[in-house]
Amino acid sequence: MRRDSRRTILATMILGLLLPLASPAAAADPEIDRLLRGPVGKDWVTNGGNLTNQRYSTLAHIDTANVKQLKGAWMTRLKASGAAGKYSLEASPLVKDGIMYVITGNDDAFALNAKTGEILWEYWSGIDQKISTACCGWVNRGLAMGEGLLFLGQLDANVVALDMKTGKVAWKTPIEKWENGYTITSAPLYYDGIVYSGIAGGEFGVRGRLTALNAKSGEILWRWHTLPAPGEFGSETWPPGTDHSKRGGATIWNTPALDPDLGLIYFATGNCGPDYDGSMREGDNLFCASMIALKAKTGEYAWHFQQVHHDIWDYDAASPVVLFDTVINGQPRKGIAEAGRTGWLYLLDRTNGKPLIGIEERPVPQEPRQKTARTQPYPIGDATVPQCADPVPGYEKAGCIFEPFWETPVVLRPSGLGGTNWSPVPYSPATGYFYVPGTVRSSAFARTGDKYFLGQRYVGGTQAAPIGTEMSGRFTAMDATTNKIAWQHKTPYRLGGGGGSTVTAGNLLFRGEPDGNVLALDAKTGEELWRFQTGFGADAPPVVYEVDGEQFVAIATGGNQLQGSAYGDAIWAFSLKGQLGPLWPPPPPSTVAGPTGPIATGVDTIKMGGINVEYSFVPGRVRIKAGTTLTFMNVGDLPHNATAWQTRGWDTGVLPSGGKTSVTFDKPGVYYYICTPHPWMYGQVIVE
Ligand SMILES: [Cu+2]
Repeated sequence: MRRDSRRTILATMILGLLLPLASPAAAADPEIDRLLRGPVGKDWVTNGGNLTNQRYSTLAHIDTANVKQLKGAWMTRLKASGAAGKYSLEASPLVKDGIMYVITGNDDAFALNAKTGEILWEYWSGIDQKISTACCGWVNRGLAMGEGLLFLGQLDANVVALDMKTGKVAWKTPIEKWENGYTITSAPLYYDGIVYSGIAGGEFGVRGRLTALNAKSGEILWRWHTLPAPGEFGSETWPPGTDHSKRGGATIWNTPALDPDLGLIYFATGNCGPDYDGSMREGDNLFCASMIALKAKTGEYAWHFQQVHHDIWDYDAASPVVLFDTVINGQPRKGIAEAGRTGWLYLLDRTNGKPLIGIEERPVPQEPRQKTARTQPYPIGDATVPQCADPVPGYEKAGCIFEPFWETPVVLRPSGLGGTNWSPVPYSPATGYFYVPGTVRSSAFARTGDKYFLGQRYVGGTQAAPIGTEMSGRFTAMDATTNKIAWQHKTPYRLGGGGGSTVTAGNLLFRGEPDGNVLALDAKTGEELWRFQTGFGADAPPVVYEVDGEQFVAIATGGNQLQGSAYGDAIWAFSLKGQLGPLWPPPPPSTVAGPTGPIATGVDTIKMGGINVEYSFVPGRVRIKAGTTLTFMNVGDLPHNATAWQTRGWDTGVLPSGGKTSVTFDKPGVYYYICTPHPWMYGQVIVE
């Protein structure tokens, strides 16, 4: 109801700047535009396959009958770019006319012969290694192409265009400064002469936005802020007379989709900031955790749907939106879907943002100090992950989704890591299913409060998985016409933080696993038909392409720090003519929260970010005598601390790279600790 009235008011309002008049009548790159609009065939020219983000390939040479013969055609190492603990490798390689383009977590790009894997050119970004505002690992989720250029967003908040023939920089446009908390991790989208780029930084008190650039020159055409300025539509959902909405997050973690017939561009936004503290930002806080449609040419607002009102759980909408056409109750419908961190798949009508199947506003538990929203949207249908946490010893309270918290930790599922996080979700028009990867993990949420300083972490609390609790995953096929589970696999490792999958007209679904395996499933039934060990964390979405009549499936295997998969720098391509066999398995991610590894003795120093694994304490577990002093030394690239878990008895303070401090342990006992900025880092001290 309230959305309706807002929309009428809005019909006359224009947000963002208008394009200068007279966009060119002729398309700047008719061939790429045609490939972007059509079904995906031999080339894979944008991150999501085409403008829909469906990741559905019409290639069907490889099918359920012959997939067992699939072997490695080639494997290429990307010269150790991004092969270290602080990086994730999540990009979809792009392919055009037999050449593959891929980008690593260090924003270095490579062109490869897509048939042989031979490296043709290299672009080394040279980005500042001191960047300290990448929230969740150094990562680049992919490229876009058009007009003979490749487009990428960098962690230093520049959008860059490279000459596709040489890898030389054609232009470089700063969107913001990383020192102010802004980074770019999403793949841009190119269409009809415009490059669209989102920006990240929701953990650093930033103001999210979509920026449209002239593809030829890099000139900024317009920007649309995801957080309204005072007086703008949506500003009434923030406290009047304050500037909380200027640093309220709502960043864009992933590639937009675009409907050329409707002339609309679509994307989803991240959490509200500060993440876990809603006490000073009473109201629904638009446009956090929302799906948004704008006019693609001008950036004018069209509609929005907010998945989580007044988010205090870090429930981003981080997975790319997907456009699809379907028939519901005999009516053809134009749909849009997004798999949220909440564990739900949100299905809307993309012409107007209204639910396709039904989403109910239901009353939820309240915490007045957090200014919680009275109701939250509950999609009709199934969730893909459990939405209630089991009780955990030592915690007063365990709850379900939307359970509020204050300063006493409350254990919840889904945790802020998902449900579905950054992983893309493909859609097969043949099966009518969405394929949703999800994380099953409990978090103990607590509000602590943070002061805002430009460029500093601004999250207002913490969420960490209680020591010893399960961490696993679900891979679910969801029926797009009912929003119900068609089939579901329980998986040993968390999914949805990287990875993702791709589906083909050969009725095959390809996906990677954090333990290094790449799988092929029957897309209709879910039956596993093929599995291949790549030797590195296979935590990126595969792509499908054809060269000289031969079909290939390719995947970047370089691990993902948040998923705990093994790092590397490899691109694998598979084909029916392939000759390469599997590699030795890398160490698998842990399936239980908490410190892992053997208990070390005779230790006086704990390294933070040690042995090239950024988010780790090394050794993770030590046994010492009462009265021993341990030195915590940050040998990583990012700031870290060590703070007593639950008891909050001691804290090293946040140490910059190279910093160190000492803590003396006098009383016998078993002590756990975490890093506050990275609460998935655990350590244990056993004092005897
Ligand atoms: Cu840390």
